[in-house]
This record gives sequence, structure tokens and C-alpha cells, in this order.
Amino acid sequence: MELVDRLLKGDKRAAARLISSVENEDERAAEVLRELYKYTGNTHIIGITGPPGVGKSSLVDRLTRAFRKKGKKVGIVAIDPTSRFTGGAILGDRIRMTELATDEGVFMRSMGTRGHHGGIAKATTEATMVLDAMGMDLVIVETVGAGQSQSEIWECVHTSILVEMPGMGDEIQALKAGILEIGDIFVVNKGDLAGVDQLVKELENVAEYKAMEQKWKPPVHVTIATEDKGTDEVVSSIEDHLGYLKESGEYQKREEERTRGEFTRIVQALLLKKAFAGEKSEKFDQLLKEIIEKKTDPFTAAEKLLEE
Ligand SMILES: Nc1nc2c(ncn2[C@@H]2O[C@H](COP(=O)(O)OP(=O)(O)OP(=O)(O)O)[C@@H](O)[C@H]2O)c(=O)[nH]1
Ligand SMILES: [Mg+2]
Repeated sequence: MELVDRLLKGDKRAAARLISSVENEDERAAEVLRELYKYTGNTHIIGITGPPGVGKSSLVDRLTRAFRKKGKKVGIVAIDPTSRFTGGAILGDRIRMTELATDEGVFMRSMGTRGHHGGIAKATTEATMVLDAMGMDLVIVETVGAGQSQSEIWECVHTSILVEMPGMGDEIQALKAGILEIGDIFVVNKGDLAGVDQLVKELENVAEYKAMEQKWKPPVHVTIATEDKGTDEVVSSIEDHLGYLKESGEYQKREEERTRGEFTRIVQALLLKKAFAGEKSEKFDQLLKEIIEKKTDPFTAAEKLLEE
């Protein structure tokens, strides 16, 4: 397949086209992904999350430049990257405006959160596969939010980075409840603002707590993304974490988890698609009517829909 050949050579336009077909759930996309799968598994997948406006995109931009200096190729997937509330710039715009746009070793893609059978995690997984197959050494996935709602995303990455900023008050309380299981690296960005020490202390407590359950103790870094301060320390921790994963055997375990998640999501999406395909969609409507009229219940109806 011509598109596949081009992609395997690292052609960014082929990658863009492929990810679009993935997003549109184009038949051809599935076919291409089948072809590509055997070329995946060589990339270090990094997730970056945190509340709106903390500086995730600014940090991704800095990290990307730092990795480029080391000769690494970087793919970026930004999910729902703008917040109407923070006025955070679209990562794509930021990158388009810089020399990274014409850099053959950088590929950036934004993805919406809606309209995917099987959810954003499935679309992310598939976009990551494309970037992996095209030869990116690292893929960075940016998502908004911290906590359990995003936990699906955590199954998709090897290294997760939680970004916070000082002066968020109650935020840290809400955070503690949700993030204990995520975050291999903690970053306090906007280190130029007041309240850094307090937040660092809180996160170090969380890190201590996590270190009781696992061998990896999440480092806590302070950065000022707008001034490129602290970037190299974060880069070092990312590399250290990959080293830790590989030495401890944790890498293999995460790969298995990732693959399990991947497979599960693909099965779910396929079932969903089948549930709505062709005459099923009529049957769906008919069953829906019966449920509304209390002639049947949704549990029985769901089984009926998926029979045969
Ligand atoms: N003072 C200060 N401002 C920063 C720093 N890093 C980023 N900003 C600013 O914070 C705002 C939001 O930055 P983004 O990088 O877009 O933040 P984000 O977390 O990606 O935002 P969303 O994707 O909308 O959630 C921008 O105006 C940045 O210039 C920093 O270290 N210090
Ligand atoms: Mg952003």
C-alpha cells in the first residue's frame, strides 16, 4: 500500500492523512492500521496532563525542542487542547508558528474529544500507532484534567507527567483524591508565581506515599515553561523513568496492560459499531421504543440487540 510505504519512510503528509481517516473512522483506516501494527512498539509514549491553563502545551513545546537537540524524533498528540476559560493557546498554533513546523523530526496533531466510537482513548491509541510506525522516538500526548476521569489515557502511556501550578487553593485536595495512581513525574510549572514551595511539599508527600508501594519515587520538578527553566531536569527524569521501566521489568508489564486496554477498546468499538450497523439500527430504535414504553428493560434489550 502506497500510503503505508510513505508513512514508514516518515512522510508527515501521509501521517496527517492517515490520522484523519482514523478520526473519520474511514474503512481504509482500519485496513492501514492492520498493516502498520507490526511496525509499532518502538516508541516511548509520554502522557502530560493537568488542570486547564497550567502550561502543559508550553512545556510540551520546551520538551520537544530539548529532545530534538538530542536527535530524537518527537510525535505530539494534543487532545482537546484549548480551554475556553484559560485562553490557553492551541498547541498546534504555537508549534506552527515556530521552526518546529518545518522540522521533519516533529509531527504534531490535535484531536477532538467527540465522535469516536470507543472514545478518545481509542483514537489516541490509533494516532499513537501511526506516529510509532513512522519512526518517532517519543510520542507525547497532552490531555486536560487530572484524576480518574482520565484514567483510561493512563493505560495508553509508559510515562505519565502531572503538571500543576501554584495558587490553585483547593485544587490540591481534589487532586490528592484522584491522582495517587497517576503521575510518574510531577511538575510544578509557573515557578515564577507565589506558592511554589507549598505545592512542591504537597507533591513530595504524594511521591513519598507512592514510593511505599512501588520502587519508582516520582521526582518533583519546578519549571518556568515560558522561560525554558527546568526543562532539562524534566527530560532527565523522563529518560530515567524509561530506564527504570526497562530494568525492573515494569516496561513489559505496562506493554501488556496497554495492549490489553487497546484490544478491549477495539472490541468495544467493534461491538458498538455492529450494534448500530444496517438493520440493527432499526432494531435499536424499535427496542428503544419498547424500553420507553416499559414493555421491556434495557438489559434484556441490549442482549437481544447483540444476539446472533
Ligand atoms: N507566568 C507563567 N506563565 C506561564 C508559564 N507557562 C505557561 N504560562 C502561560 O500560561 C498560559 C497557558 O499556557 P498553556 O501552555 O497554553 O497551558 P495549557 O495547560 O496547555 O492550557 P490548556 O491546554 O488550555 O489546558 C499561557 O498564557 C502561557 O504563556 C510559566 O511558567 N509562568
Ligand atoms: Mg494546552
